[in-house]
Amino acid sequence: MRCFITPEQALHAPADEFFRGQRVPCFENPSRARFVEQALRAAGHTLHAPDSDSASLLDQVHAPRYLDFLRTAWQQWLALDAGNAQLQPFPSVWPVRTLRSDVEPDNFIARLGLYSMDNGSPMVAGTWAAAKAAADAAASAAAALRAGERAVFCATRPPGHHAGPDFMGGYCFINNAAVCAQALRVGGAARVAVLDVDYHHGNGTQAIFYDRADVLFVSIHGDPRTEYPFYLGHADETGTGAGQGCNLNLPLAAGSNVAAWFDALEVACARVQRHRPDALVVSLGLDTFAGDPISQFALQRADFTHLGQRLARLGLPTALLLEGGYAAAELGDNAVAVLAGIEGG
Ligand code: OKP
Ligand code: ZN
Repeated sequence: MRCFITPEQALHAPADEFFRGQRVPCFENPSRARFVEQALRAAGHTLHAPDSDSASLLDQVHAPRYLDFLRTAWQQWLALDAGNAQLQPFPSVWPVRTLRSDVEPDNFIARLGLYSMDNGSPMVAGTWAAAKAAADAAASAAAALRAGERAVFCATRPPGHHAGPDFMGGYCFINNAAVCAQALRVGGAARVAVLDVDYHHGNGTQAIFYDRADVLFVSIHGDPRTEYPFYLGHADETGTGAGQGCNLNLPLAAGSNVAAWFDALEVACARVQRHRPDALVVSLGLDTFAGDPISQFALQRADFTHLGQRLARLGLPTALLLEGGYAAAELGDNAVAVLAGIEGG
């Protein structure tokens, strides 16, 4: 299968994040991409650098002022104090209900809060370059499908599905799945479906397409009553305006078994088919793995092959984009298992 990788991913290597009140090494780190690249090579997949520029697509899925902030955030942080070069900025104040988000504050940390949903998305000097390269891969995946490829995989990081119209969050900065779906639309697909199988609800992707009928969003995830991102991903979120009925959330209790997960996948696939899409974008989080350190589903290696086989049966041009998956040493083999399922039919 045609796969995209980006050397720039290594430039996004924050040291630590907050977890249970402590600073711990980042779960979302460059080793993830290295393990995936190794496994793809070993399995004989072809690896390519992105060959499309996502620049013209970015402001079709994100707000210009958010993109301006992301692009220049590190210079802004350094401008405060040269010593900041060795420090990770974290937001500490957020414009929750009753506070204003229309006035951009002059204070950098306040702006960081304005454009973040959590304190869990540490940035470093290379974050923009890495995120932009992953978005370029998403645009390249769409171009490859348009050129006749049946399935493509972006083995990229940082992930994207928590990044909303104007905010970062959950290790995500640019919504790669949204870039890919929008690129497919611009490239002539009348309808696109996004199927998000990451353990965590893809709140950013849902938000970006919530009022649109052309892009269906379907997600299987840990119930937000107990699981991140907590404030979105419930079953009663069905879309709004023209997009009414074009959003389907299938939350499952943390700890749900594999049979329950595949039952939800059947419901998801039926909804995708009813949308009659010209192409499918899969937000391929592999943190549904039994061995994942921060998630509570129980899929095994063979289940990822079954997932690939089920996706292949949809018979759609398919772009798969890596999202989560934090059992890094197993991530590559799990990704290859999905691709084997797709290629095996
Ligand atoms: C990203 B993806 C917060 C620690 C928890 C949230 C998990 C993000 C998952 N300080 N981070 O959907 O795999
Ligand atoms: Zn996840």
